[in-house]
Amino acid sequence: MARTLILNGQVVSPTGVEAADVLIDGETVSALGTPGFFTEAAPTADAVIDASGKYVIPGGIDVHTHMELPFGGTFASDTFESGTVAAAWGGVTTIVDMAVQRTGESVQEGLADWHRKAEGECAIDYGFHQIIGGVDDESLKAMRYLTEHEGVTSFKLFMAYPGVFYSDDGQILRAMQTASECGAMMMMHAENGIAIDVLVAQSLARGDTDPRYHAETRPSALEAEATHRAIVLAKVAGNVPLYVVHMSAGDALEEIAAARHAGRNVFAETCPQYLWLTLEETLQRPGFEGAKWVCSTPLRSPNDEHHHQENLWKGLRMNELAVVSTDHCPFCMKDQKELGLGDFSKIPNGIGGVEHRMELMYQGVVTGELTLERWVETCCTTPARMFGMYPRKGIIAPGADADVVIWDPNRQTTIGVNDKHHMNMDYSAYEGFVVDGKVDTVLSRGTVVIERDSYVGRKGHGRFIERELSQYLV
Ligand code: DUC
Ligand code: ZN
Ligand code: ZN
Repeated sequence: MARTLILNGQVVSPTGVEAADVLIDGETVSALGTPGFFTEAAPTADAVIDASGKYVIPGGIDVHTHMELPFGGTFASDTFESGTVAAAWGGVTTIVDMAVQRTGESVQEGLADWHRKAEGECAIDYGFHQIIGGVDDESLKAMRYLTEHEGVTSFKLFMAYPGVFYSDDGQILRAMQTASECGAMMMMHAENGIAIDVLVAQSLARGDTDPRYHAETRPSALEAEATHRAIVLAKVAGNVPLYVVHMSAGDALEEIAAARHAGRNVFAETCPQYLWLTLEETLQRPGFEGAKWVCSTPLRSPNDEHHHQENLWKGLRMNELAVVSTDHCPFCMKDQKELGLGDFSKIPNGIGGVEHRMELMYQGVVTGELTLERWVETCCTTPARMFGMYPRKGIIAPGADADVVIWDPNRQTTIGVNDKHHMNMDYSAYEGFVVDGKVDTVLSRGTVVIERDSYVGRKGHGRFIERELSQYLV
């Protein structure tokens, strides 16, 4: 069994930063010691990594990705291979991807399809949430089965996209009741899709067809309303734990905060795009360029009465937002986003970002929005706890998987397609961003996959993680 020693680094956890050496035996962390404690063991270690001047953090966990998602007549452009390699470059050692039950297909077929896509392809570990595309007796039975036997313990429903992924309130209530009975987590895309479709039709009829109208037809009030409704339905369904995905709006966040203050198991995530990108600089660019940033929920203006970005950062500090994920859903401009030329409603929704979450959120540490500890908590530890992977994942501690990132705070990362990002996209949503900090080394279960600017991992190293029930409930 290979022994690796990481020496002289500052180990970061949600509770502090300490100088410690880390001993890895095979795939797991076996001990942490005060600096120098293991030095006698060094000659017997197979590898010694010097982390002087660097942070040693748990591998990043991105709990919201869409590899190969069928959407809008095309497929998200990252495969499990390309997407997990890109994730590894960005200091991510586990993704939880959204398996899809398509219309007319059983939940089990959808899940089997996702296993087929991922197995033998991934550079890092992976798990699945299950999207329920059609709530009926069969799919409810399947939710129970997946929770109890398949290590898939969270289910995503959509209040948006009528005719595609949409569930009505009755279907949502039934799925929530089932989740409540079997202890699963209910995840929600909270936007009022019925009202949005009316606004979209009116916009197109007026001739307002450019990408900028994507945001105008998805006002934050409709995100807040759906968030409120989801919270109410979760209560009626026996207080099922509810996790609202990709929160973009200050008014929606107020709904989460109120439920949490009432002691409810209500959680939310946001994504770097909502924290760093503004409507004015993206969707509102002239011509079709704004298509690069068409995603749902949409990017918002920081100048609106709800002060969205400012409040999202505050929410992250106050644990109203518990997790940062990416909602990684990449599409190329060529042949994919272009499907919506002349009609913004046909632009495939999504932004790729799995490679950049850790550095974009570290930039929040640099600018004083978050502490180092909170960076690790929202990007590594809470994702593991929220979705039943802790303490195997999300922490550097004896017995945990040796998923470790050595982070160099003294280097910078330049983001962009011109700087050779690794996602399968012909543009970057963050083109030209220069941020402090850079991934130095990444270990996945004790195996080095990124070593100073080189990918040294292999396809098929990543394993499926059977997840337990959430470990984050109040
Ligand atoms: N939002 C996106 O932007 N893409 C995929 C699905 C979703 O909900
Ligand atoms: Zn969604
Ligand atoms: Zn998503």
